[in-house]
Formats: sequence, C-alpha cells, structure tokens
Amino acid sequence: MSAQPHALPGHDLDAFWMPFTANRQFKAKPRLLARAKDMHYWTEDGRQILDAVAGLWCVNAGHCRQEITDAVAKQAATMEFAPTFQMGHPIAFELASRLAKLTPPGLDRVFFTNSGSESVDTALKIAIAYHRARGEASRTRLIGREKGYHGVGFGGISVGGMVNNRKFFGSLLPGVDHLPHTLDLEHNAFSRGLPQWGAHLANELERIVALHDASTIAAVIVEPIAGSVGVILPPVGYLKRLREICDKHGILLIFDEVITGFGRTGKAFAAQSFDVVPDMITTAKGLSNGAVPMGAVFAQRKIYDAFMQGPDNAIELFHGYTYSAHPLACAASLATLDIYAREGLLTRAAEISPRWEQAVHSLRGLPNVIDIRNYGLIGAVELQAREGKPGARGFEVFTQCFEKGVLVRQTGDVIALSPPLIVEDKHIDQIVSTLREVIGKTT
Ligand code: PXG
Repeated sequence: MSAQPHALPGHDLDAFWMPFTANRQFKAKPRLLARAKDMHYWTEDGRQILDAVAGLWCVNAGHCRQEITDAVAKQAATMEFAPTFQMGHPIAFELASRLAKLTPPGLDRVFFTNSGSESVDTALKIAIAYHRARGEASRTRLIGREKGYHGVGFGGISVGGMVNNRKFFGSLLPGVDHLPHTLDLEHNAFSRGLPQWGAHLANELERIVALHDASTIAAVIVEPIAGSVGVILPPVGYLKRLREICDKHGILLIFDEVITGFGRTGKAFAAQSFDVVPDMITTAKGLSNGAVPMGAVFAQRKIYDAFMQGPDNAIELFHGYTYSAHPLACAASLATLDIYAREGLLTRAAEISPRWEQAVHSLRGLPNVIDIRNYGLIGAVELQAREGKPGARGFEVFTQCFEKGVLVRQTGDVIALSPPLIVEDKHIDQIVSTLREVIGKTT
C-alpha cells in the first residue's frame, strides 16, 4: 500500500529511494519527465520543458542524439559486455586514443570509470600509489577545498567541502586538509567572468605545506570551477598560483573536471581555458553525453610510466571496475566525440559566452538577487536566503521555473544554469525571461 497519495495515477513512487532528493516532498508532488530531444524534455502530461542544465551538467550535445542512440543500439547487439581485466576490446583503446588527443599536453593516459565519484576516488588512489611507486611512500595526505564537490565516495567526501555531504557519514579519510574556498561576495559580487580579487587565497597551500611538510602530501584536488555548490569561479591567477606551489613541493595537482570537461568552458577542458596543466583530470558526464554512465581519469604519462616497473607479468595498479570501458559507454562516447567535433561544440561556449554573460547579468537588480556569476556556458544567480529558511526561496524559484517550462538547478539559494552546448539565442531568451518573471514574483 502506498503511504502517500500520488499526483499521477498509475505510478507507485514508494520503492525508489531517490538520490539527493526530499523524497517525501517529491512523492507528494512529483515532477516526472517522460522523453527528451535536443534542448527539451517533455513531462508525462505532455508539457515541453526547456533544459537549462543539460540534464545534470551532462547532456552537452543535447538530448537523444540519433547518432549516439544508433551507436549504443548497434554495440548492444554486437557485444554488450566484455571484461577489461586481462582482456580488451578494440573500441576501448580507440576511445582512449581519441580522448588523449583532446587533453592538455602530456595528459595522454586514460583510466576508465563509470561516474565522477569513481573518477575522483581513482585519481586520489593513483596519486598516493604513484608517490609510493617512486619511493616516496610518506606522501599520503590529500588536500581538497572548502565547498568543493568531488562526488560521494569516501575519498570524494573526505576531500570535498560540503558539510551535509560529510557530517552524517562518520569517520572520513584521515590525513586530509582543506584550502579555503574562493567565494567572496563582498569583493566579487556581480563579476563578469572570472573575479579579479582572490588569487592570494592559493597561498594558503603554502601554510598547509608548512604545517604538514610537503613530504606527507600526495595531491591537491580542486574543481577549476566549482559547480555543485552553486558555481564558484577561480579568481584570475588563482589556479596558476596553485600549480606553482604544487610544483615547488612535488605535490600532484588534480583538476576535477566532471562538470567543466567537454566544452562547458569554451575549450575541451577548463585546464585549457585557464592555461594551467594539472597532473590528472577527472571527468564523467559530458564524456558520454550522459547517455550511458561513464567516467575517465586522464593522467600525465609520467604517472603511468612510474607504475610500469617490476616484472612484466605483475599487475601494476590494483584498481578497476567491472564496467571500466564498458562497450556501450565506449560506443556512446565515440559517437559523442564525433558530434562534438563535427558541430564544433567543444569551443561553442566561447563563442556564445559574451551573449550568455550579457543575458544572465540582465537579471541584476531584481528583488533578492545578491550575485550573478558566469563563465563559458555556466551561469548562477544567487538569491538572498529567507530569514531562518535557507534554500526555501531557491526551491520556490526552481519549482516555479519548472511550472513555466524551464528546468534550472537549485542548490540552496543559488540557481545554476548550464544549458546544452547546442543552445540558441531563443533558448537563452526563454531561460532569462522565465527567471526574470519568476524571481520578480518571488517574495
Ligand atoms: N566531481 C564533480 C566536480 C561533480 O560535479 C562529481 C564529481 C560526481 O559525479 P557522479 O557522476 O558520481 O555524480 C560531480 C557531480 C549539481 C550536481 O547540482 C552536480 C553533480 C551531480 C549532481 C548534481 O550541480 N556533479
């Protein structure tokens, strides 16, 4: 028997324990999506919804692209699964080689996973094992950042900096420290593109090194642009400074590009947009256009090479997933890369971003709007929290936008925007005019 009345007859919503969702609230008033094409979803009752968040930052080429659908269907009928432990299948190698051509110089070794969380935990483990392979086994500490999001594995929540993702889950990894976050409305509110103030916050890494000693630190992991927490941009010069300090102390720098990878910032990777080369890049989402779960870690060749020692018959890295380089995911990703290349999508955000910036900043001056942030095809509108009710105003704006046919993403009182990279002017206009109407009416 169902515990809750359901708004849509014929659906029993009880069994699915929904992720990162207010289950009881949702099940009392569900929002169910039924199909999708290009820039749009359609609800069960046939309403068209403009997707202003690429699903969940993943459908970069737009929904239900025929080419991807066909590639996955063909692969499913040819060989639906093949192991990659002591075995291989050709499109896994083909995909890795093609990806290695998109990454910044040197990052041409690819480890496949099935999600961003797995990519993060993989990269952290590789970092620690890399130092050990080089005879520096004391380097085990991991440095993350406040307000960072690195998925939900124990490694990811340990280096992550979102309190609700951490506090319920007991002991996290030991030997983790955090840099301060870079969000500062007092100095940077309504910056267009990267904020000018705050590069010096990277110097906090020197303080952490002085406290623990470099010989204990394996890696620093940051999102070049933090997404989940409500979009936090790196101040001009900040990431370069982090790179310099890591180099000085022999610390690996990991960029978590699960949302910034695959064109979101106007180049294939944010590392290229910001001209900073990390030692590893973690990815997922846009890698396969969200069509089949897939993640990947890109590592500098020197990292891979450090493992390639000992007898030839020895397994070099005791890590991997049953579904690493799953054939359906490889097929989806190869077709996705074809679309990205043919339609110029990996650089399209750079072309549209002036128009996008102007559009999202036109919301300045509306009631309760305390900041607007943008870079590439990312936008965020931060609303003043209601007294004693954090997140309530943001949730209302999110649900009202959905009622009016636009899907945005809400984190607390921040509305985040990350449309598919095929977005056109008319869609940008609809996103912004809907937000203007809704925010204008929200008390
Ligand atoms: N790292 C980063 C930087 C992410 O943004 C993950 C890791 C984890 O990926 P998986 O595939 O394990 O979920 C993410 C995921 C949001 C939102 O609202 C963002 C993510 C997931 C869900 C919601 O911004 N990012």
